[in-house]
Amino acid sequence: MGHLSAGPSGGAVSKQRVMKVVVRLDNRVSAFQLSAAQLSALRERFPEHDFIRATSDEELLRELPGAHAALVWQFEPGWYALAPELSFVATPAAGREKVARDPAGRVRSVHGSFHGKIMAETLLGMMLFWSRRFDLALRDRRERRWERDQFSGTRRLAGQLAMIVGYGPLGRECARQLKGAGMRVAGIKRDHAVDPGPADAVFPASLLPGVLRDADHVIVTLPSDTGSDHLFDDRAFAAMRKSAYFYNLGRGNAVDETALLRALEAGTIAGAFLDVFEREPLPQDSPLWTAPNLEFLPHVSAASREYLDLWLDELAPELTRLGAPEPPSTP
Ligand code: OXD
Repeated sequence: MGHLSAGPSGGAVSKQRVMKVVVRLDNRVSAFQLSAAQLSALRERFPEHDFIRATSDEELLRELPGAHAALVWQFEPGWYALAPELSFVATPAAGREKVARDPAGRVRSVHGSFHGKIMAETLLGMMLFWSRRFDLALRDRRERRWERDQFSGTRRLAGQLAMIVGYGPLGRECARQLKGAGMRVAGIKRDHAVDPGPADAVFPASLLPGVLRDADHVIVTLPSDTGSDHLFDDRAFAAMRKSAYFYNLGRGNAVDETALLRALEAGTIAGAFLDVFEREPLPQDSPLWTAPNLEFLPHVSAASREYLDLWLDELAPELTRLGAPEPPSTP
């Protein structure tokens, strides 16, 4: 079966096969669940493809033979062999944990990289929470206290130094947002010889923890990578200023939570705001639930109504290229 497209003279010049795209994008967080309207919009936008929705892994596995692309939250290494015609597996996730690479190296995996547009706003909220001392306002409201003078010591974010550890696409988007707030921004990257983009400077990771002493806000946006396990340990927190705040929007493995707890309890740092943890969901018996000067979110810094629409826009060029006839080579 195929679509024939007519050339200017009316003759058929190319033939585009119908591409089978299997979709398994179910999620308990509704922002991450492909809606019926989003699926219809995909079908309208790409009428040349046959989008098949699978609502269980069993259904997905049944549909894989003959599939040319898969849009998923999860893909096991053994599944690639079931799909000899697969060209790519695309996932909205930025993290590499749930979609394995093809062990044979044949099929591309395509990860989302739009998250920074949402997460940078979450980060800004976290930073404003601490810098405007909303913690005091919330506490006083619970206690029916009207205390104004304690806000006299607050400082504008403008002019403060934010250090972003893990200066990839997400870190850059955060830097853009923080520069907009008038902050000074430094990135930390293993391979620091990169264009600093919106940051004022990029330092090599080998300078950690020494450079942390200059930062007013330390923001971790690292992916999970065993090379960064417990990068933030007692030594790193000890290197930070007593007045500094710590944020993690990357992955929990980068932080030794016991060391963070010690730093918060001893006042080694002023406070922290986390979105990710060593174990998720955060265990009920974790001491972090009651840690002083700690706020957190349940791994939702990218959740928003726009999440899947931003991803589908980013994915559109892949879907356009899927099965498209090769452009004629120029002589
Ligand atoms: C992701 C995340 O990997 O939200 O996309 O953590």
